[in-house]
Amino acid sequence: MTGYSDIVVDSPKSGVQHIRLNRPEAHNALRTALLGELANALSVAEQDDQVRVVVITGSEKVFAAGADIKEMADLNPVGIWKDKRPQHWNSIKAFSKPVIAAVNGYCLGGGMELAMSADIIIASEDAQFGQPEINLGIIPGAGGTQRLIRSVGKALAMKLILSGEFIKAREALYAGLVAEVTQPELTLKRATTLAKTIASKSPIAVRVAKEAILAAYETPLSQGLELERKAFLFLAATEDRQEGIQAFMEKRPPQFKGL
Ligand code: CO8
Repeated sequence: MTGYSDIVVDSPKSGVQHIRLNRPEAHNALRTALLGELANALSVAEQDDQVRVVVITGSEKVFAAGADIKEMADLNPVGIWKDKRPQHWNSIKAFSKPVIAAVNGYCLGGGMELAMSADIIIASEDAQFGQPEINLGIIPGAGGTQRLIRSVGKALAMKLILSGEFIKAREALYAGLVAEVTQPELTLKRATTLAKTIASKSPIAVRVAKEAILAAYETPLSQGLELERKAFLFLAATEDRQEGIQAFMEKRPPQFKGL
């Protein structure tokens, strides 16, 4: 698809849309324009029934090296006040379909926050994760202090955010930040296969499952269990549920229609 300069958006295939971050000259630094394009591409994907899952990826060497430091350096207090980035981050977060981040190489600062705002991270063995904002005299500003602790716990979150040190993919896997580690050349392929698997499920059940899982960030257990119960009841009214159970009985693959 055309019209973007900082990202490349493919046409959806088998329910999967790829969005590639494309600023090789700046290690895919997330300038405001890039975030705006990403938010826009996701809002288009939100309305497109052909898109069931989105895979966000970078280059072979870098997922994204964080916010654009050069752009940040030029911001005066009024510029910071008018900053559109929080708005773009909110739009990215609001996307209701599953997002998989396929990460090769550096995944730093805002890049790591983008990966964490995805639902699943598939990482290459050579991926490196870090929140180096502390080296610039700042802190993560797009959810890093909140999301990282929920993924990896206090000790590692503190270590990464206070020291700026990086961790490799295997450590990120053991810490629970990453779902799978692959050989570098297989990362995007594996993310795409996983995306296709998810895309083949009932889109309603997938959306409700994502919503219910994310609610666990916000709610106490009793409220979360109540929410799950209601979501479960809601799904009982869908044709996809009937189809799923019928297909099992008839020993055939289900044909989910999102109804
Ligand atoms: N911003 C802008 N340009 C960058 C960035 C960046 N984050 N990272 C790399 N580049 C540029 C370099 O300046 C260089 O450009 P040039 O050739 O014109 O000098 C080019 O990309 C290649 O970079 P290097 O030569 O440094 O490449 P290396 O392979 O030697 O090093 C590193 C790779 C380790 C990734 C290194 O580039 C680096 O440390 N980058 C900065 C990482 C960083 O500090 N990230 C955190 C940024 S702050 C942040 O993300 C806060 C988010 C807050 C969001 C708030 C929303 C409201």
